[in-house]
Amino acid sequence: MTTTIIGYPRIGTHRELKFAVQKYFKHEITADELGQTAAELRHQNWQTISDAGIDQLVSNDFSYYDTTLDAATLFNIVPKRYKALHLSPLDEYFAQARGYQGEKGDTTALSMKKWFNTNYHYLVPEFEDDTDVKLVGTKIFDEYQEAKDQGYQTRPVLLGPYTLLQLGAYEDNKKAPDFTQAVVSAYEEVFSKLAGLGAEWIQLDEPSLVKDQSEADLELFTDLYKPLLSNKHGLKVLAQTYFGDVRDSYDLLTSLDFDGLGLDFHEGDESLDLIQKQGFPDDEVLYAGVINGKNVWKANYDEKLNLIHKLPKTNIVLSTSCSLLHVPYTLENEPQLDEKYKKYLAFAKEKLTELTDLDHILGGSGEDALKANEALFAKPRYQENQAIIDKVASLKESDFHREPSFKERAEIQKKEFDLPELPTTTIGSFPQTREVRRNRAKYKRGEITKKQYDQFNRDMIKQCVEFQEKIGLDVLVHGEYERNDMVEYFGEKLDGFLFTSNAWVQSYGTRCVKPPIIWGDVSRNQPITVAESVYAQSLTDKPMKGMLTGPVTILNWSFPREDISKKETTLQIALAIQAEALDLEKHGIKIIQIDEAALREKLPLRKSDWYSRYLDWAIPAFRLVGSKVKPTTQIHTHMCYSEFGDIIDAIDDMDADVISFEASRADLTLLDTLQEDHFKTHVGPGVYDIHSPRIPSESEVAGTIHKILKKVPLNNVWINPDCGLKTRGTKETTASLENVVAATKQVRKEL
Ligand code: MET
Repeated sequence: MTTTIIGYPRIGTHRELKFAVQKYFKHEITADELGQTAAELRHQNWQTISDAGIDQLVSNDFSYYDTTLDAATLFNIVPKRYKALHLSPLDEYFAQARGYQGEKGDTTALSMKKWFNTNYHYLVPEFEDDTDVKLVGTKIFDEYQEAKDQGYQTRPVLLGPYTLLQLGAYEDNKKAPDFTQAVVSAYEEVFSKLAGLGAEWIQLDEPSLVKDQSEADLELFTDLYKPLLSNKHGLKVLAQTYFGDVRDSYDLLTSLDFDGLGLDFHEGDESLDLIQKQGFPDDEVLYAGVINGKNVWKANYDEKLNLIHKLPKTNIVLSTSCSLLHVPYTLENEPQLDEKYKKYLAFAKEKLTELTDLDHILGGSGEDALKANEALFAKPRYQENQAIIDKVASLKESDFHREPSFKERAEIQKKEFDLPELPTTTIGSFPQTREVRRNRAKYKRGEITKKQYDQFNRDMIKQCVEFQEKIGLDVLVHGEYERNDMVEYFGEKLDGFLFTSNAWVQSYGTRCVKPPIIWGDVSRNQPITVAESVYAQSLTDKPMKGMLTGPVTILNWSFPREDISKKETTLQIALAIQAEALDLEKHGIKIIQIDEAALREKLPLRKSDWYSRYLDWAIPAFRLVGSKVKPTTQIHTHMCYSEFGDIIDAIDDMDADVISFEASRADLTLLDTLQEDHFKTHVGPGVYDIHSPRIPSESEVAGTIHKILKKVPLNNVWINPDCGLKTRGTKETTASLENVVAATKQVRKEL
């Protein structure tokens, strides 16, 4: 059999790309130097994958920021406001990714959204009526040629035309189908050029196919691929899907003239069924995504072999279920992690070996690998915590409901806090400056004592509180200096988690996260946040928000167990966070924010599964955390990239007192869904985009507040940035927050 992968991480085994790009942003290195680092990383990847024995390599899975943006740029889908800046191609690319503020102009970034059901984010291609879709870039050809020059024949990867159009935002009158013809010509030109360079295959990623498909969707797909596949220029075309199955389009896919079809056998519940019931074309290659590309657990070879034996006998390429972008590079970077854990884990590099192991076993030469794997799975992995299991089992309906009702609480809390109209606050974290990170690094390396470490953070908290008082924010935060990451921090203090040192996964652009691994049953055996919150509250008379990460987010931003359900694990975490919330309350903290940044992101891709497979347990799990606090205690929550217009009832059903969410980068469109009276929760739609370094002016923020007030009743509105400020610099944060408070005060006067 043949082996391949869909894509590989690109940020660098030690995040070299992140650091180089950041240096480029700060003008510390040139574009050429950045290009050098990028080329080295690509070279390393090809070498690693080839050395592991993978038969078919890919190219163009590399990106300086995001591959969707790469595809848009390749095809000239660049809004006018960026072209008007007259920047170099690289700078224009970065301007779209993160906004631009400088001598050539001032413009915001493209919208950024979660990539399907992952914590990766893509930049939304923006189509204007006069967008002239045509091939203008060379990246895909350059990288193909670069690999070839190094002796690697690769299969270039490109976002498929259908998903490109489906992910697009249409600013004017024209919609996706209006661009069909131009898109077809542009892709055809890519085929022709690649064929000319000697490429044999191209991989077109079409993950949009795993969502519910309407007739119109399938028509668009047909209109794109019928002409395109009739003119392949000798190139073989692989339609690659992932994150689910293609039950709505399987017939269509197999009837079109593709040369290969990539299916996900991990998340694609019906993939096997589709093949078994409807057959698979003899003249097509099945790219079988058998190794889970999203989680870090070692594969059970017997299960995988079982699956593979059920697939058609010929023409199979063994692959991963999705790009390995979503897992860390390698366990080799985790020398401190005990072998007793490591033997159960497989990161990207180790997954390459799993593919070749399976290939060898099928070819009759992998006896030892199979035996070792069988031995591993023959014994239970660890000891369960029976007390926690029992506690979850004995939860009653009433444990998931808070008394009294929202309305009564709102009255009680109004008196309790006596806040001005349009109360101002922030989402929690303040800039994690170099000093903050250095303090943590020093402590981790044992260069300073715990006492010194804590003292530094206390000094930071003090400064932070003073700053917030000075500029006149109403509800304060302590700044989260003690937290490296909002999930890792909690994981480290709870039982049941495993930690890594270098297991970074790209979240967006230069931002990486290091998700903890849920190893066992989760429980809380010590206070987590109480000391910092209590100290911060002691410095001010204004309310200090306690800051917790919610159970659904902790689960979604960790690598979950696969031996028990996500629901079970989430309820375990919810009980632990509930204990923390009660502890905060006991120590005088009156406002508690339970962040559910990642709640939306794991919504099943098919609508019919939303409630039954997710929200029906995720929302109650959130409620469980806050269900036992006093009526005077105000529960806030925060959510990211909140395209939650369509689950607005579920969001209201979280029964938080206040919800803040990211809205600015989605043009505040979400507000439309809050217009109707049926959304009771008070809301803080972010008034500026913190993912970009640009500073919103006072009048800009005031304008946004007015827009909000046109849609949401004054009494329900809070004013805040659209997310935590940890990734920002101090200067821009100070200026932005000053403008936010000043704008709010100005609007209050106008009321
Ligand atoms: N409280 C967290 C912070 O401010 C929430 C972040 S959501 C990604 O960083």
